[in-house]
Amino acid sequence: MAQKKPTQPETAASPRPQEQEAPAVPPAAPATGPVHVAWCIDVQGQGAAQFCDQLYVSVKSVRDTKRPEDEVVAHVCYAHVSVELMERLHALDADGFKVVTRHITDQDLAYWQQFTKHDPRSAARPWGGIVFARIWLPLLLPNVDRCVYLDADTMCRAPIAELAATNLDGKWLGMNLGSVPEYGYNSGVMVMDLKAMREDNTLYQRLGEFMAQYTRSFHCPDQTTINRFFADRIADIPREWNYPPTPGAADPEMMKARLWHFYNGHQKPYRIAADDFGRALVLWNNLLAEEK
Ligand SMILES: [Mn+2]
Repeated sequence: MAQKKPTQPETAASPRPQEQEAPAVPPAAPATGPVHVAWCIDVQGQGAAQFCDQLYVSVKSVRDTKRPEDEVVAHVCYAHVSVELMERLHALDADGFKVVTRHITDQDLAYWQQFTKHDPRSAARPWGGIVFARIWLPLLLPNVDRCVYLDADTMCRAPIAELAATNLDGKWLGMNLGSVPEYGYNSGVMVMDLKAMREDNTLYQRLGEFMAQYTRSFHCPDQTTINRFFADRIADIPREWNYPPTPGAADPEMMKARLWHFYNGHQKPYRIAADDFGRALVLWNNLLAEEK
């Protein structure tokens, strides 16, 4: 019996009835490399110690919730940090989890800083130029095609790979509408298509022009810039990936949420001695306390 060419498809005219057999091996999963997560920080001055703890817990929470099969690279892009914080972060390295630190120059910081000057009549609090670094991640991480950006005041409670795999439907940024809708999409948790952003080779020129014209008057400089400038490039991600925990409450939605972001008001997480400060803060402190 003559052999069929390997490329010839089976047809209904085949002498044997078609059998619907389950394939011996499941279809190959799409090629996946490491999952990249990025933070952008400048830790100096008042509140630095508390901020260090927040960053440490955020990075550690991503490590401790990762699936064994996932490889995660934690990129900490920093302007000024202590050697002690570096040591604490690098001590988090584990199987399939690597901390990479990347220095942000004073020159870049000074460029961003010029866009944070506010109208002196405004009560808006001053912001550091570092808040804009997240928008420049396509250039800060030139070899990374997609990443999840996280603020330091976050605590991951589910595998970050699942957030990283979000279908952005051709958009550049996956974000959740914050709890104060007039402030727009919250910029503390973003899935970013860095490759698509890099491929737009006039992006940063146009962005610089936009920021020079508008950003100094924004109350939330980076967030409002992102909401306005990238308005048609934002895809929705579910609230469960950027959930503001309610202090003191036994909120069932909060306990189901996959990533907490302490962005409501001034309720940032901090070291506590007692355990009556609400579930989210207690769990945050538990993670801080286990230095391993
Ligand atoms: Mn935040």
